[in-house]
Amino acid sequence: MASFVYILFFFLLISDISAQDGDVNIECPFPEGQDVSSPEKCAQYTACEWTDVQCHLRGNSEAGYAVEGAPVPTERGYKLNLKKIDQSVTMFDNDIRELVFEVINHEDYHVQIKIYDANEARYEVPVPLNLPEEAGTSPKYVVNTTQDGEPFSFSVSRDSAPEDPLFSTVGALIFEDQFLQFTSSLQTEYLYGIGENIRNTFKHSFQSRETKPLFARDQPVGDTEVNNYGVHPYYVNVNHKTGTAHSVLFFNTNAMEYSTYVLSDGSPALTFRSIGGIIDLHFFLGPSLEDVNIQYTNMIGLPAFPLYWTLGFQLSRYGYTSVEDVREVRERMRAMAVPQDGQTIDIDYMLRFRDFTYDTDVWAGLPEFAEELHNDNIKLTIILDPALVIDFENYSPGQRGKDADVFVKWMSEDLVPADQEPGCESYVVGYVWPDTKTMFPDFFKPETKAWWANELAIFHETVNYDAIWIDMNEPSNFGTNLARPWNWPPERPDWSLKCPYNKWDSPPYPTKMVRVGGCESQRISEKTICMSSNHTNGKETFLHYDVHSLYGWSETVATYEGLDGVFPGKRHAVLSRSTYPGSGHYVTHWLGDNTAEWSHLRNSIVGMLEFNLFGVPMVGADVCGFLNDATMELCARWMQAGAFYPFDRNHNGIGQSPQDPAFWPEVAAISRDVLALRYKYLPYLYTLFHDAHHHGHSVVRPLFSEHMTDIDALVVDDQFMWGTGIMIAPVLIEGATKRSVYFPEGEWYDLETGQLVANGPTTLQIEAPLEVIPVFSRGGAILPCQEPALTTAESRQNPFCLTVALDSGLRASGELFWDDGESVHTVEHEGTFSATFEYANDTLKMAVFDSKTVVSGLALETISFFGFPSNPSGVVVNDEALSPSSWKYEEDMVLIVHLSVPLGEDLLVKFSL
Ligand code: MIG
Repeated sequence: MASFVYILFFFLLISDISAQDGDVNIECPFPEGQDVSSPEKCAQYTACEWTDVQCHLRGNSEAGYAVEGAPVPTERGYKLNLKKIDQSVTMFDNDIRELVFEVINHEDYHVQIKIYDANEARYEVPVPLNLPEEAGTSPKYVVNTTQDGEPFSFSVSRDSAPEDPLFSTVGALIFEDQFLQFTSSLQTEYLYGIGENIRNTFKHSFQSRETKPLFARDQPVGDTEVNNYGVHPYYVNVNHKTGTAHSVLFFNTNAMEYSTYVLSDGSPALTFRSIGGIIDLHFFLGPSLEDVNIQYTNMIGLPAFPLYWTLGFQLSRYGYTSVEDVREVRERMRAMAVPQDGQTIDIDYMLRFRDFTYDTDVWAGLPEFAEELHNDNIKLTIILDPALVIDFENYSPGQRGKDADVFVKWMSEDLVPADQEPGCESYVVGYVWPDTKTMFPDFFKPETKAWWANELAIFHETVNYDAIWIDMNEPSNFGTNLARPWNWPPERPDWSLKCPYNKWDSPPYPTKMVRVGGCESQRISEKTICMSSNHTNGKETFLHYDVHSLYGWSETVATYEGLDGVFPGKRHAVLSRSTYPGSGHYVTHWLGDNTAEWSHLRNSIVGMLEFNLFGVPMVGADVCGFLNDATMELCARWMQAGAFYPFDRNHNGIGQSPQDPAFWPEVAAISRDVLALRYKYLPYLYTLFHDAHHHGHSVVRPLFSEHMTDIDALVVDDQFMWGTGIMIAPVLIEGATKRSVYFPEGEWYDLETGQLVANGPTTLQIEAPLEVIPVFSRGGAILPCQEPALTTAESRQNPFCLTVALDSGLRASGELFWDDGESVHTVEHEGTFSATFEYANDTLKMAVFDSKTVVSGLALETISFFGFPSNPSGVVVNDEALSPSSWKYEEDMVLIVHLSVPLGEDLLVKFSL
């Protein structure tokens, strides 16, 4: 604790004494927004004071808590009692007078810190975490607190640098029944993550204060301070001086907001506010960015291993009118020879927007069409929405749901509206797509999971789908609290779901969300169901107020597990709009309703990078944009960038002009090329996903991943990496035919020509006419590849290749993972193959591990070297000399070797120079 005292002392010396233990930049929030700030308004909060023309939190010794007594050891750490210093000082009342601060040591690189009510249990997040059975024995962190009688504050540091905390609370902790607030100074401004919000830069900005709400909402992509579909209160902070990263999860699901800004002493700060639950923080110390990703995903759940076909190109739109309509597009794709692995159908296929039905008139032939797709090796994804019609008599999934009592209910009978529809018991009734009112399954309930699994299985008997898309799971409800939903049948008298006015539906501090994104009702139930609804997992009940942002997560678990019955022994493809930490263990995420605009193409890269931090590496945006019509040029550029999204799906909105890549001959040709490049490197992408699933790695990475002291790399967010081997620099500006590309340290080769382009660190202008997307391989990488085809079913049978990009020491390495692309993956699984590749001392070695049967019949036929020093005089493959006609040394130091060896056997290739 000495170090912390030392810092306080130091701080007092250098800072303005009048700021004392507070900081004038710790803002007091007003429910009406900061614009109303005035001395009079400020005076309403005893925890706040007005100085320097702003309303800020009073100092820690006035508004905070004091340490009471000495730490009490626990099995894995210790507890410390805290007591509110002055109970008359408050923001929104109901301050919790006595708190416990608890340190829980998990692993050497992972510590948990909880602050909770000493006397009464409060809501805690029910998402299961994987915590080690035994604590680590040599923690790399130090937690410091102030001492008995002192105003409470704490810090977390690396043991190697106790004087430079990673996290250090500033000012008073506020812990009220419905308002929690804490602030930490940060080591640097290199802060990434926290979502889901739309951000135009990956790195957060501090110079002008930014405050963004977090609460799941059906909220299209924009670029303002709005809460979007999911919630990830998780950030990564990079120290560019030491080249280290750490991360912090604020494990809380209540409505939140956070601000980034600078403190009075100029240091960057982060404030979190939540309107419920407890303070539960997990710190991960890295120290590399990938270490951080691995530590985090191991706790929240390792990313799902995607079915191989889902890495292929997928086509979708909202507004297909019939099977024939989809077939026409498919035929145009085929005629233009554009690769495609997946076809998605949106809510159009349903009968009156009822889940588990299809319109047998307008969509006649859908079951046969599924088989037609399957014959062409194309997989079918269908959409499901959570909201189900209350028309029990004519809708058996609804009736079966009612029989099993699966729907979300009001928290008490007296809240059931007087005009509750007959038969709806105490269910919360709203309105979404179907032509009459709807209910919402409570996916926490075991009965709901069983019912949902059964419906998934029954419908699969009718339409042989391959994947499930779960949309609207914030959950979205139309017109909550308004006179009528926008799509309410015009002939019917006004009606909408109306939420009561009570502490849950009208909390004292509703967060910024009620003032952003055109929040018409200005209530936290905007576009969703009421906070005073109840969920239950059979053991505990949860208020919707608490678990709202877990609705998507809970539906995800139910859907993934439900599909076990449909596809036993296989992995599943589930695409979800709403996510929470842990969702990545089950799903793919797309970034929601974007617009066919260049700025949305650009910010999709930020979103993709963020979801890779959030443990949801299978992510992409709607290629070519959802709202508005895409131009040919935008769609061409988006097909190029999208070819490097892990999840590559072109999806269009209803009423928009077609934008499938075959719609324009130019886009078709460009897509054919860029998808051929994607398909060629799918073995590499798949191997990255195996590393994600098995170890917890990210797939798409920022340029700084391996270069954290490179301050130029730390701000690049219009380029990204696949693993460490491939760098993508898509053109994101209309009319541009070249772009400036930042190359971090090392050698970088054009992935297609093999030409050495850059010796980083450097920035170069790279030519990129419309048909070109700049893509590079890093010197030192060996990338497994395979001859592309129009589907992965075909490409998976093709000969393999290797791209060996040499570094300045003429070395490179890489790996390949292979299996049947669909079986549930286990470590002991028999059907897996892996190989490592190493090039050094003029010799390429491939070492094969695990079962070889899964690659029997597959051959390695081409090895391309980039940066090869000279034309070899001889090449020996497994002790046999190759005929000189088998290799070609081209200009630009590219060597292409043709051979034919089984993939399943160790390989040694020696070059004589
Ligand atoms: O209210 O199913 O984000 O991808 O096409 C719109 C129709 C509902 C929203 C999804 C979008 C999907 C659309 N859905």
